[in-house]
Amino acid sequence: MGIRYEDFLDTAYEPKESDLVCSFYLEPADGISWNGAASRVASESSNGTWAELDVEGSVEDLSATACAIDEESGQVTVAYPDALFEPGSMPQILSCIAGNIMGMKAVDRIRLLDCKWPKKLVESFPGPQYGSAIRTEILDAGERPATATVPKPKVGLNTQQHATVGYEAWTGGIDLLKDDENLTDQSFNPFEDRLIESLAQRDAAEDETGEKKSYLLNVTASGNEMLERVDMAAEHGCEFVMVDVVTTGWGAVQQVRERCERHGLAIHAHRAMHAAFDRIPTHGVSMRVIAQIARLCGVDHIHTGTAGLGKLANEDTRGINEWLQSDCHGLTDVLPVASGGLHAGLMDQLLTELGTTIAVQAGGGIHGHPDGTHAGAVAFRRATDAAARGESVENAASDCPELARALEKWGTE
Ligand code: CAP
Ligand code: MG
Repeated sequence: MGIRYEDFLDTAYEPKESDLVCSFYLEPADGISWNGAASRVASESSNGTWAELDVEGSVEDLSATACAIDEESGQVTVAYPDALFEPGSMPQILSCIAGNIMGMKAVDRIRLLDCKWPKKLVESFPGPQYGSAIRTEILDAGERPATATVPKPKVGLNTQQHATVGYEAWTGGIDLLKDDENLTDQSFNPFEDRLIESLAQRDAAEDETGEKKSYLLNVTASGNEMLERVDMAAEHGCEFVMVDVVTTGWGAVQQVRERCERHGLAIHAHRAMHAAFDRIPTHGVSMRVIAQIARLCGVDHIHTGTAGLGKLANEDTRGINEWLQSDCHGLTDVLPVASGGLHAGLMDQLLTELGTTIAVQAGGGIHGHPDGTHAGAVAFRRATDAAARGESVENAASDCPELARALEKWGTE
């Protein structure tokens, strides 16, 4: 039996319930037809190659099928039989559906836009332990957005300065202190010292405010070191770990998820480097798919953008958040995190766009307040609470001088 590119194309094929169905955006290269491009993508991402092969037996059972082509929108649907995939292995799945095809000469551009995950594959992953329930199971946030802050400058504060910034922010009303993505275990602020000092300040802030507080501790590291940091977080009584999920890789995220289960720790996913995959809208892997992968692997929070507000380019934040909170064969949901250039003056617009089942995070928008971190935290929390109730931030500022100062400085845009 031979396998050729044409064997991977069948526009009459109806995907089965058990198939993993992927939508791609394609731009065929010069001289390549739509059929040629679509069948090459299905071939290279499943079990074909450039040469026609003669093989014994039914290898076609593992072949993907390019089953729909819409030349106008550039969208091509490919259905993959579930037997192609190793259950529970995100690296293996991605080596198929987002692997060699990203660099094929037959396409000038190719982007994995969306996936429809079949039940069996979904059930081979753990999914999140808590998801949006962290707002009540770990924090006291109830139905409002959880609030978080990252000390700035992002690296360079010593351990004492870092922990003091935490105390100021927690007592000003913030729920979660967060490490920055590039703060791990540097000499100016060593990991274990930071953990111990920050949790001591957290305990003091909890006593002072009567509110539950926690710390998103960045455990990102290579190899076993990351798991040891997870264990350390648990030993010292931290409820969360933070992982730079893209730079660390999905196999490592899966290991962390396993270790976190042992301790009941929640996972905050920072997505630094995602834009290398998703920024060019016609190429790479969409943030929507990155978020899906993260949910399957079991993170409880993930950054998904700020609906066009703030300092960073965004994909469709609302659509991604809706997916993270929709049913996916019984998988626990994920609490999306809005972050990047946020400040108190943006809270009502942000919540109007994204609703209240989110976490809101501000670094510069708290520590850059003219009266310092504590005042910045008061302003940010007050604005968030007001926006969650549908009250405008300007109105809320009338009885909150810290918020009035923040609006004076940053306005509402
Ligand atoms: C925010 C932040 C976050 C980005 C990540 C930063 O600080 O700490 O890493 O928000 O972006 O370093 O930029 P600011 P995203 O609040 O001072 O902007 O959430 O889009 O992944
Ligand atoms: Mg950061």
